[in-house]
Amino acid sequence: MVTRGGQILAREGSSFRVLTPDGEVTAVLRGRTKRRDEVAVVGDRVALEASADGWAITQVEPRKNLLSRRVPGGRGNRAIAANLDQVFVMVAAKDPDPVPQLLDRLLVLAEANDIPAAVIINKIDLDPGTPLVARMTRAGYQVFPVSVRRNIGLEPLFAGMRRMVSVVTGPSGAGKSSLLNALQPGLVLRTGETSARTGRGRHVTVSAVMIPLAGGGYLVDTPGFSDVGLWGLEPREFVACFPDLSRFAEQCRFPDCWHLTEPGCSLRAAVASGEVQADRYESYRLLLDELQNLPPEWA
Ligand SMILES: Nc1nc2c(ncn2[C@@H]2O[C@H](COP(=O)(O)OP(=O)(O)OP(=O)(O)O)[C@@H](O)[C@H]2O)c(=O)[nH]1
Ligand SMILES: [Mg+2]
Ligand SMILES: [Zn+2]
Repeated sequence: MVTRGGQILAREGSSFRVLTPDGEVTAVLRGRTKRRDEVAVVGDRVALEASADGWAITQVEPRKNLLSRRVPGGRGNRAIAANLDQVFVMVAAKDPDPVPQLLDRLLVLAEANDIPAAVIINKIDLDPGTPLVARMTRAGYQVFPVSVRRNIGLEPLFAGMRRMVSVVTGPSGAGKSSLLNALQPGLVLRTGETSARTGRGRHVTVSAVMIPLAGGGYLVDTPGFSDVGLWGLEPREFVACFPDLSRFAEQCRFPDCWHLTEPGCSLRAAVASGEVQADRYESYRLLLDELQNLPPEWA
C-alpha cells in the first residue's frame, strides 16, 4: 500500500490540496474521518493512502494550535488554519476605513489560541494611519505600516514571514492577497477593488489558501471576515486576551473582578489615569459582554 505524509494547502469542495514531499496531490477524507465537520483544515499535517480512486486522508496529526472563529448567526466554529507560528491582522489605513474593534477581535482570536500576533496597516499611500499605528503600538503590538501598492515598508515584514508559518487575516479589501502576491514572485492570487458604493471590500478571496514560500515557510491567505464571533473562551480568563489590560487586571485586589463596575478595581483605575487606552478597554467590555451572552450551545 502506498502511503505519504503531507500538509493541507487548501480545501476545494469535498477534496483537499495536499503538499507532499513528492509534490501536490488531491485527496479526500476517508472513513471515520468523514463524519465530523472540519476534521481536516488548512495547515493540518495528514497521512495519505493511495487507492484505486486516488489519494485518501487517513489520519490528521494532532495540532499545535488552531485559529477558529464562530460563524455569525450560525452554530459552531469555523476553522481558519492550524499549526501556525504567527498571525498578522491586516487593515487598511483607508479604503476601507479601519474598524479598530474588528482588529481587536481578530487579535483576541490569536491571543486566545496563544499564537503570537502582529498588526499590518496597509495603504499608507492613501493615509498615514497615524492614530491607529499609535493605538496598536501602545497596546504592545508590533505594527507594520506599509503600502503594498507603492512597495513601502514591506522588507521588514517579509523578513519576519520567511521560514515561518503565518496567516494574514483582516477585513475584505485590506490588501491581504495583494500582500501575498508581492511577497511571492510568480503568485497571482485574485484581488479586487473595494466597492465605490459601500466603501467595503468585495470578498474576493473565498477560502483560506496556504502558500509555500520560496526559501521556506508558508503564508495563509484568508477571506475577509466582516464579522468574527468569539468561540469557546472562558469569560473569567478573557482579559488575558488583551495583553495591555491584563497587567492591570492581575494587580486587581478583587480575585473575581470583571473589571467593569467594581469600585477600586485596578484596571478601571488604569483606564481613568490614561495608563490603559479607553477604547481598548471599550473593546474588552463589548467582547466580554458578547461572550457572557452567548447562546448556551455556543459557550
Ligand atoms: N491604494 C492602495 N491600494 C491597495 C494597496 N494594497 C492593495 N490595494 C488595493 O486594495 C484592493 C483590495 O486588495 P485585495 O488584496 O484584494 O484585498 P483582500 O484583503 O485580499 O480582500 P478579500 O480577499 O476580499 O478579503 C485592490 O484593489 C488592491 O489593488 C495599497 O498599498 N494601496
Ligand atoms: Mg483576498
Ligand atoms: Zn478589577
